Amino acid sequence: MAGYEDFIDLKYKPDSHDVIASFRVKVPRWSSAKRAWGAVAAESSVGTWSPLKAMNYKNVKAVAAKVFEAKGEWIKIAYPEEHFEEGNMSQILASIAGNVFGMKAVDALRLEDIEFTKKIVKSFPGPKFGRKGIRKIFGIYDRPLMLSVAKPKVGLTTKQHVEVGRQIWEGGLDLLKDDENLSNQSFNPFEKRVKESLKVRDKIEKKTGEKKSYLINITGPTVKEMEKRAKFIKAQGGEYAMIDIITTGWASVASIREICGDLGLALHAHRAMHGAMSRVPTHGFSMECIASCARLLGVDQLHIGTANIGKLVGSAAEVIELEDEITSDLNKENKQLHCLEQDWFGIKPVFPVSSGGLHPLLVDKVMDKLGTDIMLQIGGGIHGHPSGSYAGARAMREAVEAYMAGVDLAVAAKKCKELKVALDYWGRKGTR
Ligand code: CAP
Ligand code: MG
Repeated sequence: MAGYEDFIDLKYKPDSHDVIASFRVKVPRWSSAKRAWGAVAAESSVGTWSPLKAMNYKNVKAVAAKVFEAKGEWIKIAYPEEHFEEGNMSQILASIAGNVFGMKAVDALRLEDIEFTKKIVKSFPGPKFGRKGIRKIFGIYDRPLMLSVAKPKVGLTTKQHVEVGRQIWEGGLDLLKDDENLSNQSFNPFEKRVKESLKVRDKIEKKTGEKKSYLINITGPTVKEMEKRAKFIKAQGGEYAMIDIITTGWASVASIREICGDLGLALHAHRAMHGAMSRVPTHGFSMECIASCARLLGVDQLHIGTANIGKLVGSAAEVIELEDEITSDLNKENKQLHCLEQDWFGIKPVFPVSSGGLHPLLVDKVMDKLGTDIMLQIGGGIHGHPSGSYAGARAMREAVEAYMAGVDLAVAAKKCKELKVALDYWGRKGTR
């Protein structure tokens, strides 16, 4: 193989043993499209900048990637599955999504989607509980599960945090959630928070007769420490661990999935920092890729956005595609978004979590777009309610129940003072 352009074969027809990647390539003015495309395939598989004699070895060629389709800025690359170590997400991404983003051979590069082969899919555990298993924990099958993250996100004392939990559980929500950056700070230490919160949870369960739970953030300095925290949750009677999947890293997620699986803890995946990779449409690593990697690694719940209704970016089309990616058995190709087909070969569906800048008067819009087999998370839109967290929770519960009963929110607000106050206070416009 002489140079980058030898990593192109537009006549090649991939088979079921090829992992496929969909890239958007910005070709430098000084270069050529073919050189840029070939560079992406070379650097993400076996090649480098200089031609090497060893590139002609049969065994090297057997695991080399090739560009097989090019349409405008978009290319598709086939990777023989033998190139990858089964079950090793870190190695898979070090190839497909590694050096290539920093190469001078492209001006910008966006990895939009990856289609994994059956052998690669089956080498990962997938969720232990998945959406079905989570619904079974709560015995709730006919409405979205509702959660609220304590706000301010960091700074509350344990006592103040637990009081927030009491109010939102009593107000009718199913789950309390730690925020992405709440872990084991001096003013709200992990073990004390877990113990005190679960004690109150038990009381409110008895009082309401409803199952309540708590997404406890175990994101920690090492996997060893996260394991210790997960074991503590189990010992205290918790059902969940939460982990920041991007800031902890793929191998941590894999380890925590194994640990939580053994403990019987469900795993909630927060995606904080994903925007650093996924936001710019011409460069980076898409949320579609993050979602499929997270599903393979086996998170039970994953944030996917609000379909452009809340405060964070993510168009309706992208979020609906994400929802399909993590819940379908066979995710169809989405040509508009350059997302590939993915057969999940039995990997369980993940519970989609819609969150970010929502309040009770927006949940109907989210459910119109994403349906009701989702989780709805509201922080500021509950704790910012003029009458406080309990009232915010009541308003959210009423808003969801009204939607499920086909009752307009304005009509429901006539019978629920907390919803009325929320309607007067926030109105119906989206947030940002
Ligand atoms: C939402 C949130 C979540 C975001 C994460 C926050 O709070 O707690 O972390 O939803 O974004 O810190 O912003 P609010 P995404 O309800 O007060 O907005 O769900 O898109 O991953
Ligand atoms: Mg948060």
